[in-house]
Amino acid sequence: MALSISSLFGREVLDSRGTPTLEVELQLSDGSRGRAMVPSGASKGEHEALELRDGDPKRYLGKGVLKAVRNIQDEVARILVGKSFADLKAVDHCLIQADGTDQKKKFGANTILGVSLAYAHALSASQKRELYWIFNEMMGLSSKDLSMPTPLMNILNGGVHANNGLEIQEFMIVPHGFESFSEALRAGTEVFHHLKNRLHDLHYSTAVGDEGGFAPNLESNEQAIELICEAITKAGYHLGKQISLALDVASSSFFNKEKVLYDFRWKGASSVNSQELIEFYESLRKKYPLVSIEDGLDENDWNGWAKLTQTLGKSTQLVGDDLFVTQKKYLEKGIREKVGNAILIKVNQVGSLSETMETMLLGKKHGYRSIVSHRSGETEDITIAHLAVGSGCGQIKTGSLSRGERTAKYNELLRIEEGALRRGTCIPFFRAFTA
Ligand code: 2PG
Ligand code: MG
Repeated sequence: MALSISSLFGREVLDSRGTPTLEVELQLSDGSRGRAMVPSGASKGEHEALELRDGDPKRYLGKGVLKAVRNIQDEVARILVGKSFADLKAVDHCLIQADGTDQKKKFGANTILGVSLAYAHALSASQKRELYWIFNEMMGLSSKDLSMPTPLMNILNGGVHANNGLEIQEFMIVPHGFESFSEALRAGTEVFHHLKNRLHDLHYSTAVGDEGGFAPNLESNEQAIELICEAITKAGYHLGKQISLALDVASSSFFNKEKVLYDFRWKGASSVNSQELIEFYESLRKKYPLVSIEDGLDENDWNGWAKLTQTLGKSTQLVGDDLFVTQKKYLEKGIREKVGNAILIKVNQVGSLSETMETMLLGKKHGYRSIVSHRSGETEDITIAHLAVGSGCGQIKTGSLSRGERTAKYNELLRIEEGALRRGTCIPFFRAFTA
């Protein structure tokens, strides 16, 4: 017999930027409880599902989420409490139907996602199984599909996550040449510390940005890459063989719609067109072990994206974040138009776990890799660590090696890996890239 939902509760809590976000608590009829918090982005895609905020300037500069809290307490509770559902998909489906709008404008994507996440945690408690099993089953996968993800670690922040003038938002290291997640994590962390020492020696700031990476006022994007390469070597790792590089350019945030140009400094110019930006990536690709480029071009520049994919798609992972916003219809367009070869997965871009997994499965079917991702506004919630393991997608992007909301996910992955070993099983480390 399916369990019913016996209570539902929402509250306003704070995220890592000191901005309110929604926390949901849900109890099932067997007494099992689930609790989860919703993340929030800064460099948002135009087509993301709606994040409901109060807009009341007297509270939290308009960013309160009491409307979402009220939605949970009133209408959503009326719809769900006392009812039983076959599974999480049925819960999500019920709320999506009741919302009835394309981008979850009635309840807010944060409201629906909060319930979806909390229900998943309650199921895990009820079944006394790790959360990653719930996701693994929901996706129709098996224990053979479980894997520990390769982390994409954002150790130097720019763009809208820092105020240092660097156009590129995330400079990431990718420790792929290791036997286990814990070894990859150690290597990445050592590089992080070597980078800090080097920045300190050069009299740059070692304060960190929104995602825990350093945010120094450097001369150029290339200088950032050079310093990271130095830190990898200094830490004693083989650049390219063990640790490679990835970028989230987040180019929509510096795309100038009027000029139809990117406000990006290169070769002495202060703006470039999409062809020049592609050439910039090619030049980096030749010089560095750059394995992945996210949002290399603007979210509406589909023609540019097709060219980028033709040029670099064979050698480089090209990730659509703002471009696909974790939604099936945009990924379908990408598949049709041969745009990109990977998708960033952010649960709040679409607003429910079921839809997130459907998008991942669609990608898998068409050879698109999925990278489970945090948001720049995060909490200590660890759900995405389990989503990465349960789906076996092979990669996770969850920031740098500092700030509790980032290390919460890494630490949960350590617990998952070690817990499996202790029980006599092994969840293999997914080597997303080989030298
Ligand atoms: C991104 C993310 C996460 P934000 O662009 O990929 O790193 O940033 O949450 O601000 O959209
Ligand atoms: Mg991005």
